[in-house]
Amino acid sequence: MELTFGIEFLANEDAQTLAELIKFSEDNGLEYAWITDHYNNRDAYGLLTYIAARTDKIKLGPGVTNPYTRTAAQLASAIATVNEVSGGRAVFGIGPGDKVTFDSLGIEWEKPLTTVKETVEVVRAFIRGGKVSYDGDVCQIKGAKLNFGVGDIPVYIGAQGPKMLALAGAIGDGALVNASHPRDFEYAVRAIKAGAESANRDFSKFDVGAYTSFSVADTSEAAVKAARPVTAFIVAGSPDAVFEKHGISLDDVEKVRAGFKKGFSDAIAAVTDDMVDVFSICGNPDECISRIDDLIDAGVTQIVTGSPLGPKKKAAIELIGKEIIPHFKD
Ligand code: F42
Repeated sequence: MELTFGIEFLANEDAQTLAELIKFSEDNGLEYAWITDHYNNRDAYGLLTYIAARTDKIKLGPGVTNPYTRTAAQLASAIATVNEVSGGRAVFGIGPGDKVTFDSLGIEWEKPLTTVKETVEVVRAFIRGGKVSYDGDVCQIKGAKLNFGVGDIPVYIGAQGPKMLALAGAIGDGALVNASHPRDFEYAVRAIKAGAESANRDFSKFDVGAYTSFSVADTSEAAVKAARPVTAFIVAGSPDAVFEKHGISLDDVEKVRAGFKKGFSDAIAAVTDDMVDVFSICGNPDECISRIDDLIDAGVTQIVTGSPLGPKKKAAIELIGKEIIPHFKD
């Protein structure tokens, strides 16, 4: 598969700002825009529909929605609406969701693999049109239908764990893997491939998305400075096994965690260069290109550029469009 570039935005900015940034991304050669979905942010589908009406080419989808806060029928109707308004540009990113927010909503996070699998199957059936009946472990649909069918929409599964990665390979058109380092993809691609093989699917058509933390600037120093706050959050939220895999000292990790207890600036100050290297694509355009080359070798086919993008968002999008993407298209 030819490498493509996507961009991630959090749904914590207003619709107009996001539409302008995504139109700007489209004009700079980015081919996918993914909007995060959390109950406490703006509604991802409302934003996507607004943005769909203000863009022309870029593919648009939730990155990623979940099967717990909306039913399969609601998800199908929402993504079909985005597809209709955008003239067929919708992509459907779905993952098991964020357990912490479910706890605060009183939602039980039961059977995440089964729930994602069944929801994907039901959403696909709904958007193809016609009556849907489905007798699953968690989805029970009895002859329901949407009043409008839109055909197929590519499904991307947000996955980190081995079973979820294998499920993505077995039923998805792509995966969105929250990682920025080639070492993480050696393992992820193996798991996705195994899933595809177990379902007799052609892996060569599968889109392996690296859902990265990305920071580009004219100088590496400026890029690293912008990457440090996001890296601090990633370090604080990652399990110890991740640091062991990448050879990051747990003492250094503890300093970041302790920093958060004192104040955010202490946490940022404790972030090491190694951490930035493992948890982001970061540097001047040439350094970013070199990391992307390594990710391609590891099997990645879509680079999703995520927060912070760089010291200034628009300048970073321009650098991606003018200096990074052309390197891979020529
Ligand atoms: N979450 C959000 O809520 N909003 C977002 O916008 C968002 C964006 C996003 C983007 C990329 C990405 O990769 C993840 C993103 N996430 C977002 C997080 C995502 O929703 C998931 O929380 C995240 O991907 C972690 O999922 P996971 O792949 O680690 O899967 C979990 C469920 C897990 O623990 N999986 C394990 C595995 O091996 O895959 C084990 C699963 C397991 O034990 N299952 C049970 C069993 O017995 O095997 C249950 C079996 C059953 O029937 O389900």
